[in-house]
Amino acid sequence: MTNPNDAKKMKTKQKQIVLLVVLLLVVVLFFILRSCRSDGPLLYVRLDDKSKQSLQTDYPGSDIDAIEIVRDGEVVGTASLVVDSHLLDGAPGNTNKFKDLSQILGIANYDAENRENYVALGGSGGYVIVKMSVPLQVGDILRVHEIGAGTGGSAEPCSVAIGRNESGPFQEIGEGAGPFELIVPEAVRKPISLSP
Ligand SMILES: [Ca+2]
Repeated sequence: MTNPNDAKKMKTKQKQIVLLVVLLLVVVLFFILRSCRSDGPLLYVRLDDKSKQSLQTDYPGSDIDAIEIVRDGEVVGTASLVVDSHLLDGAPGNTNKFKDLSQILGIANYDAENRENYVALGGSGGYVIVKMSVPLQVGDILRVHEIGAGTGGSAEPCSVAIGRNESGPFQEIGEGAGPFELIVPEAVRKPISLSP
């Protein structure tokens, strides 16, 4: 027979363990919710290469010189930090000589004569996530300087998504090729839903 004292001790210990687990869950939940908060500033932009090019080239896929925020006709912000990326080499046999991610930061500065100062995403599957220097606002114009046509190749599409956390979720707001502009839609005021 179990000593009633031992049983009591055991129960107390079990209670303590349950309490500790609950406390741990609350802490974990707090950090998860904080990282997913939907009311923070819209600071992150994600570009996904949507090109299908498979030519022999040194600059495969979408070629990005800069990402600018235009407000009231003026550039008020640019990409200030690359937080994540996946650059590819395009089709087999290709190389990508334009993987220097710092070239996507700051205002557009594509050097048409020397064909430099941009990043090639490398084709379908390539992406880059940047932090902007100022938060995006509804109605802002997001100007993507895709200079594929300027490299002697062709303009190649990429999709644009925006988010409040560097790890997402991201909401796609459009797609384009060559230099293009998208307006930050009203819908981003609401919590951003998880992208598929
Ligand atoms: Ca550049």
